[in-house]
Amino acid sequence: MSSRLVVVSNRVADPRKTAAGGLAVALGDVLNKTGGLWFGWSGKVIEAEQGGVAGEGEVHTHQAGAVKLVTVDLSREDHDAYYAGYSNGVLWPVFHYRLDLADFDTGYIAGYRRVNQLFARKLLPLLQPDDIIWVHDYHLIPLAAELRALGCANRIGFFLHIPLPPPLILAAIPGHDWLIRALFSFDLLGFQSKADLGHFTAYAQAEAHAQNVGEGRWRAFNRTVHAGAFPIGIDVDEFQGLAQAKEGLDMYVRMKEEYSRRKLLVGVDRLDYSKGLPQRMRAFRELLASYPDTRDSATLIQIASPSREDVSAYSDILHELESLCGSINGNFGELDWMPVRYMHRTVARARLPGLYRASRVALVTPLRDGMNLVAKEFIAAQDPEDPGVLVLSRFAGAAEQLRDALLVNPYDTAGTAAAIHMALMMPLEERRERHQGLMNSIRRYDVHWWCDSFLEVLGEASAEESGTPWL
Ligand code: GDG
Repeated sequence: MSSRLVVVSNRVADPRKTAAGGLAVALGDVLNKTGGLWFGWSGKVIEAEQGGVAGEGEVHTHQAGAVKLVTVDLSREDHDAYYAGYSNGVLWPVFHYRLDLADFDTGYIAGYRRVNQLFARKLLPLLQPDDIIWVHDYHLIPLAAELRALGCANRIGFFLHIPLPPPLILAAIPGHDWLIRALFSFDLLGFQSKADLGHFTAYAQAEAHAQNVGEGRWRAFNRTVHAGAFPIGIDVDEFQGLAQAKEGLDMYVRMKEEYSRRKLLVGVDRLDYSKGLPQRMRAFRELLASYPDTRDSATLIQIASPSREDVSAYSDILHELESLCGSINGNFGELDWMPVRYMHRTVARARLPGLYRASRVALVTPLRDGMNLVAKEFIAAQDPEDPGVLVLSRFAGAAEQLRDALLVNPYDTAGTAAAIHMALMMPLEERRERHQGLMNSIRRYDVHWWCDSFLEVLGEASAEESGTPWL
């Protein structure tokens, strides 16, 4: 690919810093190849008394190797409406099927649009005619439409990292037609799963009267957009490298020593209501109650890293989780054994592979998840001779690919407890077989496959009709 790549996402990460994780590494790799630009919010919020004005923001430029990082500050008013308000108070819950948690009754949408316009205005002068633009996630759905309105004719792709719900759930969003119409300003739409892609095409036909013009292309509003499923993966080698590095190995040895008599279960999630943490705790409580052999022999380490604490639904889930963990330990704990070790903190990335490797079972049981990378990291970190077992929600995008996991319905407490018990008791031979199947899948569809295949299709997508303003 000879064109320069321009990545746009809400947050920008320095691709040279490994702590940023697989996605930043993969995007950094691609950006480094051709020299590229990464554009997004600086993470800085300017209060009104410091001169923060809605719809405006200072631009910062920083060279990171071959990659130019360009970031924009946001005023308090813009941040609260665009980020906390619309992106995380409306789109995140609705796209995760939680209409009950969405706060529609506000002017957030104006702020959301204002920030997308600000991004378009600041990005446009930096663009060269043959740049390929790759926009990420729900914060930036109207960005292509705003760029087109300013005359941008570049090829623009969009990847949605979170699920896309069925049309009747989407239709609950006031202004959903505007939002989905904006998607037609892109040249390529990428979704995590076939199910999400199906929801887009169902919406496009039912609500936008789009026509299927073949080869994954849909025509509506005088534009043709290509849509496909591009399940995201991890950088398997990078993660296995971390597992073999000093911090990863130290963590593994310490955990193995500490839990030599007991089987370890692990959960690693941002503290988010989509991750099904209370349901997971209830299933674990059911396990201890219904399978007495697990008492005193199984310990669950749950890391729930702090996330979006300024959004109120997140403090509710925190309290629910703390009270469940407390009651499980209170009811089942012994003087020398606590069933749950719960941490509301972020663990250093270098330690995660060691923790995964020392665990017999991973509990990845979201109520909805675009993909879920923890499931793939757990698989990558295992010892193939003595691997752990993945218990995976059928409602994670990853379940479409990871058929050798034990798939569960996280709303079914007894069923999930039975699957966890099965995972704890699984014979070595079956663990190896399942792990082999899972490894094949995460290796084949790794993060490089994801990047390359998306950019290949975007490179081929017809840009003939670009330039039409859509809002
Ligand atoms: C969105 C979609 C999709 C977690 N706790 C700690 C920590 N993590 C790391 C994990 C993993 C990442 O964060 C979480 O990725 P997920 O995929 O599980 O979930 P989201 O953050 O919700 O991501 C999701 C993803 O985008 C990519 O498209 O898969 O469906 O919701 O890498 O390891 N990392 C460290 N400490 C922690 O405490 N260092």
